[in-house]
Amino acid sequence: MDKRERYFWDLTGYLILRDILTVDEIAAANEAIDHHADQIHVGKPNEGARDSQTLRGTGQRALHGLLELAAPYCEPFRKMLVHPQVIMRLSVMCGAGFRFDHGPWVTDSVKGTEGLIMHGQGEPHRPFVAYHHQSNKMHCSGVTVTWQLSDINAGEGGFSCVPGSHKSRFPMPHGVQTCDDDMGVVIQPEMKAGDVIFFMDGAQTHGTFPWRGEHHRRSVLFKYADRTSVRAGVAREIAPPEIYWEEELVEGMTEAQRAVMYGPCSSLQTTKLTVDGDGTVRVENG
Ligand SMILES: O=C(O)CCC(=O)C(=O)O
Repeated sequence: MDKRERYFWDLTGYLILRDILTVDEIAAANEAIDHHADQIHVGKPNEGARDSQTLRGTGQRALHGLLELAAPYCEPFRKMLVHPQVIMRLSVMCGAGFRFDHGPWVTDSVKGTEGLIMHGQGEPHRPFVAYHHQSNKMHCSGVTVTWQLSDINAGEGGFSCVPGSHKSRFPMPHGVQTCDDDMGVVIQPEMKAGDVIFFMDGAQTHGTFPWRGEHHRRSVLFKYADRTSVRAGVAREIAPPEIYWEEELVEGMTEAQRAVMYGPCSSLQTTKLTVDGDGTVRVENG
């Protein structure tokens, strides 16, 4: 990652590398998706657009489990997982020892597919996806790396973001979240098949514009985290106390005792403890 890239990343919260995949690599990844087209999951309309008028459309389309596809179909995605161009930049963005957290899936939008409201804005503070600086170094806890398998031209939709929003200190206006009154701050970067975009997942405000292109949007998303941040994926499954620890160790524990025995996972809502006026410790959202 050179100084120019570092400047752009720190300033905007995203970075695009051009022309990274070869024509053959793009073809192999697209062929793998075509081969599993009957397994593409189609969501309910407007689950992602919520109350937005601008982002409305038909249900989102995604194929999950790309690393688990039977060989040779998993190979293009396993190569992307540790592609040298990605590794050398993530080492700077997230620090040494970063890890793959969840994904990858391919977004396979057709004309009319809905968007996704703008989300992630560094507010409220969530350390497992936050961006900060110390000792003249930057550190981002959560980075998404998205590979483009088809072109994304101006106005066609797809990934969109508010550049610089990872440094904003104020809540996002509702009109920006829905894009119904985006104040001109939301952009949709143009990309070509073979390009790759990094964005500060959670720190930067980002989302998806509805797909307007005649061809399919095909973008493959990999979610990385720094060495000690844990977000979702398998962490969610292994976090419950009886799985994370030995069953016997947690057997007979109170609800409050069990609440501190969860393994690390950012998306669990069951572990918040509170102390009442009389000193009773209890689970708030159990
Ligand atoms: O590439 C996109 O459509 C944006 C995806 C997104 O919002 C996310 O991964 O949180």
